[in-house]
Parts: sequence; C-alpha cells; structure tokens
Amino acid sequence: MSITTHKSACILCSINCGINVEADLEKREILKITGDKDHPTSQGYICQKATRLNYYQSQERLTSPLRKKEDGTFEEISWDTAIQEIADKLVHIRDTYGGTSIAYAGGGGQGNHLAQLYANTFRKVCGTHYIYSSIAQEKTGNFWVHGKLFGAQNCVYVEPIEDAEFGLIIGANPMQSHGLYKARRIVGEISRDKNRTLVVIDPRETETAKKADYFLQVKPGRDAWLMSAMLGIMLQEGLEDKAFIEEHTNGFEEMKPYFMDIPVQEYCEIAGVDYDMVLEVTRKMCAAKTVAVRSDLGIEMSLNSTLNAYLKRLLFLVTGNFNKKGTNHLASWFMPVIGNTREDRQRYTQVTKTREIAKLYPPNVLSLEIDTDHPKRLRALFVDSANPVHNWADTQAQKKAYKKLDIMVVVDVCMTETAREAHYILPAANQFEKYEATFFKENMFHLRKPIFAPLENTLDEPEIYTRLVRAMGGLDGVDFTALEQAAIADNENPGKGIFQAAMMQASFTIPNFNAISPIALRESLGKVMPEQSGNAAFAWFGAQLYAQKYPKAIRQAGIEGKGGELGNIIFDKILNSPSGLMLSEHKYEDTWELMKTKDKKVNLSIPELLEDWLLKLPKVLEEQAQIEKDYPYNLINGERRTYNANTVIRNQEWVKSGLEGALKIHPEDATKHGIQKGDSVQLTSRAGSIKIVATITDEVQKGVLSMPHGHGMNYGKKNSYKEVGAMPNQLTSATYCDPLAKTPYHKNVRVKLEKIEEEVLV
Ligand SMILES: Nc1nc2c(c(=O)[nH]1)N[C@H]1C(S)=C(S)[C@@H](COP(=O)(O)OP(=O)(O)OC[C@H]3O[C@@H](n4cnc5c(=O)[nH]c(N)nc54)[C@H](O)[C@@H]3O)O[C@H]1N2
Ligand SMILES: Nc1nc2c(c(=O)[nH]1)N[C@H]1C(S)=C(S)[C@@H](COP(=O)(O)OP(=O)(O)OC[C@H]3O[C@@H](n4cnc5c(=O)[nH]c(N)nc54)[C@H](O)[C@@H]3O)O[C@H]1N2
Ligand code: SF4
Ligand SMILES: [Mo]
Repeated sequence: MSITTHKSACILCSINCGINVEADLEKREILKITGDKDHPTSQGYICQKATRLNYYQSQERLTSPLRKKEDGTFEEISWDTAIQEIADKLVHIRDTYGGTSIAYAGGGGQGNHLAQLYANTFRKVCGTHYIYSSIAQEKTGNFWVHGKLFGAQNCVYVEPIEDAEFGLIIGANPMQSHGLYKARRIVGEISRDKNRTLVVIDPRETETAKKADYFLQVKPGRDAWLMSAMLGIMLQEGLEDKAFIEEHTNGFEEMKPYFMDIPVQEYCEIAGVDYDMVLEVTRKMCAAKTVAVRSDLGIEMSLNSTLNAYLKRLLFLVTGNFNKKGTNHLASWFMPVIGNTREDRQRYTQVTKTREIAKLYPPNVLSLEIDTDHPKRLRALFVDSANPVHNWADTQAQKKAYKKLDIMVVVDVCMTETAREAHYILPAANQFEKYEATFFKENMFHLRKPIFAPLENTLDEPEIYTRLVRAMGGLDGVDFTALEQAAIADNENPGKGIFQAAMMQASFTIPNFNAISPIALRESLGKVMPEQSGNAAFAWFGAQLYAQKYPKAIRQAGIEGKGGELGNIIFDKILNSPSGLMLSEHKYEDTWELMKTKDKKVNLSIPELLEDWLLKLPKVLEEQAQIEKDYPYNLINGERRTYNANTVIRNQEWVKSGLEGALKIHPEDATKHGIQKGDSVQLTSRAGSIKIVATITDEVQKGVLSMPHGHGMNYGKKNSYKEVGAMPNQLTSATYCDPLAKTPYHKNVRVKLEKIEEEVLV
C-alpha cells in the first residue's frame, strides 16, 4: 500500500496552519487532511480551504524547462541547456548594462520562503538589489511608518485580538481571510463574551462585521477621516494615556495640535459614519484595559494608504496599548522576511525614482521601469513563486512591458498567465515535494518534510539557484571540501564546535563568503544531513544568529543551552519538530528591547505625514470627485472569499459554491440597471474592462461593488483552457497608487457598470 500519513502545513494563507496529511504516494494525491493538534499556533484548527488542498497537489503541472520559439509557442529543452542559456544571457546583460538592469520578482507565496536564501545569492551574482515583491503592494506603507515610529522598518508587531478586552478590526475580514490564528473561533469567542467589545470598520457588512458589537460602515477610502476623528475625540477630550506617553514616547506635543483642530463631526460625515457611534466607540476604547487593533488590505490597498498606517498606530499608541499583554506588541523573527532600508542609505529605482522600503520595491512601478527608452531601464526579469500578470496592477501594461525585455524567466509549478509571457519557464517541485519552511509568523519555525518525491524532471528552487549561480561563474575558484570534511567530523564528534570553527575559517579564506554562505552550507553540512534535508542546512546559520541575539527569550520558551551550543540545540530542535516549534518567548516588558530607536521610545510625530498629508486631505476628496464624475461606482477589487487563495489553486473545480466568482451589487443599483442575479455585466475603468456575472446583496452599500481576488485564471491542457470568472487587474492601473509607498488602490477602483447579454462563466 502506498497510503501514508505525514505532517505538514497549509500553504493557502500566511497563517500556515499545521496539517495531518493522508497521501497516496503512488497516485501522488492527497486523500485526507485534518488539523494538527501539535502545531504550536494553529493547535488543530484548519478552515475549509485546507481540506481541499489536493486541488493544489493534483493540478496540471509544468514538467519540462520550456523555451519560447519565434512563433510564440514553447519547446521543451533540457535543464542543462536552460540553465546555461539563462546564465549566459544574464551575465551578458549584467556586464553590458550593469546589474541594476536586472530585476527579481516574487519571493514566496504563502509558504515557500526557504528558497529566498538561495535567491539572495543568485541576486548578488546578478548584481541587483531590485526585489519586486507582493508584500510591497500591501505592507510597505506600514514598514515605512515603522521606520519612523520604532526606528527600523523591520520592527514588526503582532495584533493579538484574542487576548484583548477591546478588539478593533479595520479593513480586514478574518472570518474569511484569517490573518489571525484560529480566526473564526477567536472572532466567535469575542463576539459571545459580554465583557469584551468587538468593533469592525468596513464599507461592506462582512462575515466579521456581522459578529461585531459595533459596525462602522465607512464609505470606501474614507478611513483617514474616520481615524482622524477618533484621534480628535481622544485628544480633544484629554482621554490619552498620559503616563504611557510620558514614559514611552517622544514627539507627543508636536503631534497633538494636528488633532486638536480636527472637526470631528464633519469628518464623521465625510466618512459616512454615525457621529454618536464614533464617540461611544472611541470613549469605550480609551476606557478599556487592553486594546488590540488589527488591519489589512482594506486600509492598505486604499486611498491614503501610508497615512492610514500612521493613524492606525496612533490609535493604539495614544491610548497606551502597546507592548503589553492583550495589546499590539513587538516580536522577534527567526528569519526575517523583510529588511530595513536606512534613511541615510535610501535607494531608488532607476527610471521612476521610486524609493526602496524594507529592501523591497513596489510591483506597481515594475512595468514603468521596463516600458521606456530610459538608458537605465530594466532589461531582464526573473520571476519565482509569483504571478504578476494576474496579481499585480495593470495586466495589459505589464504584458506590453514584458515584450520589451531581453530575457524573462519564470520559475513556477504551473503554466500561469505570467509564465506565458516568459522566454524561459523552469518547472519547480511543488510545496509538498521538497523541504520547505514556514516562518512567516514571529518566533515560530516549521520545517516541513516532503510528502511526495519531486515530480519527474522538476527541481527544487535551492537546486535551481545553485545551478544558476554556478553557471554564471559565481562559484568559480571556490572549494567547499574543507567545510564538507568538517561537517563529517562534527557529525562524528558532536559538541566540539568543529563545524563552527570551519565556518569561521571559511569566512576568512573564501572570497565573498557571506554572499554564497547558503550554498556553502548546503554543499557541506547539507550533505551529511539525513533524508535529503540539506536544503534546510541554512537554518544552522539562522539558529546560531538567533541564539546570539535572544538567549533569554529562547530559554523562556523552554529551550536550554549555553553559548555556541544553544545555536546547535535550536538547529536540532528545528530538524526534529515535525509540527514546528516556538523558538522564543519574550516577556511583555522585554519587548521594549526590540525597539530600534536609540532611547527605546516611540517617536509619535511624523511631520511629513501630518503637515503634507493630514492637512491636505481635502485635496484627496477633490481628486476623487473628478474621477467619480465619469466612473460612478467604487469597486472593491479583490475580496477574500470561501474558495479563493490568490492564484495558488488554478483548477476552479475546487470552488464548491456556484456564485463564488460573482460581482456583488446593491439591490437598488441592480434595479437601476435592470440586473438580476446571474446576469452578466461589464465593468469599465480607466485602465480596461472585464465581463463578470452579478449577484445582488445589501452587504455592499449603494454605489459600491465587490469582486473576488484570484478568479479568471487560464487553466486546462494546452490551449483548451477556459477562463472562469474575471481577472481583477485588467481594471487596475499602475499609477493609481499611494504617492509614497506606491501601494495600489485596489479597494477603490472607479468603474462604470452596464448590463450585457453575453454569457460569462462564473
Ligand atoms: N480565502 C482567502 N483568504 C486569504 C487570501 C485569499 O486569497 N483567499 N489571501 C491572503 C492574503 S495574500 C492576504 S494579504 C489577506 C488579506 O486579508 P483581508 O485584507 O482581510 O482581505 P480582503 O477581503 O482583501 O479585504 C479586507 C476587507 O477590506 C474591506 N475594505 C474594502 N475597502 C475598504 C475601505 O476603504 N476601508 C475599509 N476599512 N475596509 C475596506 C473589504 O470589504 C474587506 O472586507 O488574506 C489572506 N487570506
Ligand atoms: N486586484 C487585486 N489584486 C491583488 C490583490 C487584491 O486584493 N486585489 N491582492 C494582492 C495580494 S495581497 C497578494 S499577496 C498578491 C499575491 O500575488 P502573488 O505573489 O503572485 O501570489 P500567488 O497568487 O500566491 O502566486 C504564487 C505563484 O506561485 C506558484 N507556486 C505555487 N507553489 C510553488 C512552488 O512550490 N514553487 C514555485 N516556484 N512556485 C509555486 C503558483 O502557481 C503561483 O503562480 O495578489 C495581489 N493582487
Ligand atoms: S486559515 Fe485556512 S487557508 Fe489559512 S493556513 Fe489555515 S487552513 Fe490554510
Ligand atoms: Mo497578500
């Protein structure tokens, strides 16, 4: 019998719940999935999506490296040919135009991050620091604000709604999108508890809003007015936490006057919310013992994105709800997914002069950096684990721009909308066919063993990057023999620090050792590790660094050990914890140590946002009024629903319910256009148009429409594929975005609506 059981993690959202998998290894299918009770954060919880993960495992795959022919079709080529041709072209571009003409796009969807360490070496050999990442179309406004408030852009905090007396959720729908561990249970618990308060701010009456004690149904894009009104109430009524502000912050007196003048009642009207309810909610929030605030795309992919990020944080900081139990608090990361771009080392893109934030660049400007005659334009694009044509702003502009590239390479498991545009496609082993790791959530690390052998003729990404680096000459003259021998000796005589000493030695003797260290570990320690777990050898390095930085917090999590040994102990624990483990536990009072300002205080005043943005909010309204004249509807473009998961599952048979891909319209708007449930409609924005099936619900406000993310994919054999639903980013524009972070206004796409007679698949 080839039926076996395994532990792994769900890869459909960043929560990465632990799962037990029953698999048929011969058929390469997942038979059954249940929640893993031993997983440290999900503790047995899963949602309906995970139970259908076999649609990921068994979907139609890429099975050979492909090269595009003159006529636009693809031909199969060998791995050796693909690697050599790609390497030669990249070296030529680097040496002729400089590494900055090469860009990297992607960096791990919801669960494949391990390859990034190897990709890092690859990027260094390419000579580029341009990483265009999906994170930089949602969170970079937040990171920039963190740089100002906390002293570093990669100071991250958690939003423990589950422990708070008062939970405020702004522009997030955890009942569908999660973003919290065990989200549905947690929201249900708070909702039922008479002593706790749940407030939701959303233009749509979501599944989460239905559970709230207070639902503030804001007008789309008007959160900046609502949050400033709340801050106005706090400061004008003197409700701020004076002791906290005195002890833990700077800049309060500079920030305060901007909110003393806020016309609270008028701002509530602009936001479309009831003034009395805002007063009640705000006073209750100030009186609560603990407050946690959770937000997501609703205020990030929306008007005033970076300002929203600041106002949201002021709400919990002014009320003294930070770095305590039950409040938003800082946390450490075993392996940080983002970096810190220091102000004195600010870098920009070559063409649009867009700023780097957290070492990332925003997808919105990618097509603009390619499609131009600028001498420093991008000429090469390497995409891994991302589907920009579908997921990033302006599908049409991207397709046009990619035609201008000298080389475009896509690494993926499936033929995607983006892969179709590439010159070369490299087929990867999927996430259940290789060692992978989830460490998206702070303090936790889950090394996942493969369930299946790699699909024939696919490679895992660490191998792909190692081969590319080698073919580009990045390992010329480098010899890992001494390291490998040390790894063998250390294995035979553990506890003597033999491998550590050899690594230290190598860092002096091997040129550029820092850049190639993931490969060095894989090619030495990796070779003596059990069951092909060598790709995880990098965790050894991470473990040493983490042990040096947070010995106390590690011991608080129950992991004993001293000095250099502690790093090795953590490494062993990672290798031997199939359900993942918590690597550290920070006491709340110690979380202040994670601050990166010199005096460990929060800097409350950000003049750029107060003076140049908050005071100029009326201008934003004027600009919107101009667009609204021609495009009367506000489309919330990209809702999370029961069966969407970005574009990770392409086979739409995984969708159980009939109108999952439909556009939501308010009954009065439907009547106005003579639209009935199931009718087809056309939406037109300034960027393009789509056809989509309509459904009618008063969950959306009049004048507001909402469509799902992750529909409209091409799926099926060769050219027999059908498009089911509509691709959202045919409607979005690369330039309709936040002026500072360039995060797109996907939740505020202005459109026209008309009924059409054509039949459209949903
Ligand atoms: N089912 C499912 N879950 C997912 C994903 C998925 O594809 N499917 N994707 C994952 C990913 S990558 C992410 S980033 C998260 C995103 O998670 P969320 O941000 O929670 O999900 P969304 O549905 O995109 O948007 C959140 C809410 O913002 C509201 N909103 C729209 N406009 C505004 C506005 O102007 N103001 C306010 N206050 N709210 C507004 C929407 O009505 C919606 O309820 O979900 C993750 N989880
Ligand atoms: N209009 C609109 N657009 C949006 C959003 C929205 O709300 N509205 N949401 C945005 C958000 S928040 C996000 S995070 C992005 C997501 O956009 P992307 O970062 O593009 O994420 P995914 O759709 O998850 O794409 C992941 C790709 O990885 C591939 N893949 C899966 N497993 C593996 C593997 O093991 N190896 C490799 N190499 N590839 C693999 C999948 O086939 C898929 O092509 O979409 C964004 N786009
Ligand atoms: S919440 Fe659902 S989609 Fe997200 S990781 Fe858990 S099971 Fe998967
Ligand atoms: Mo996302």
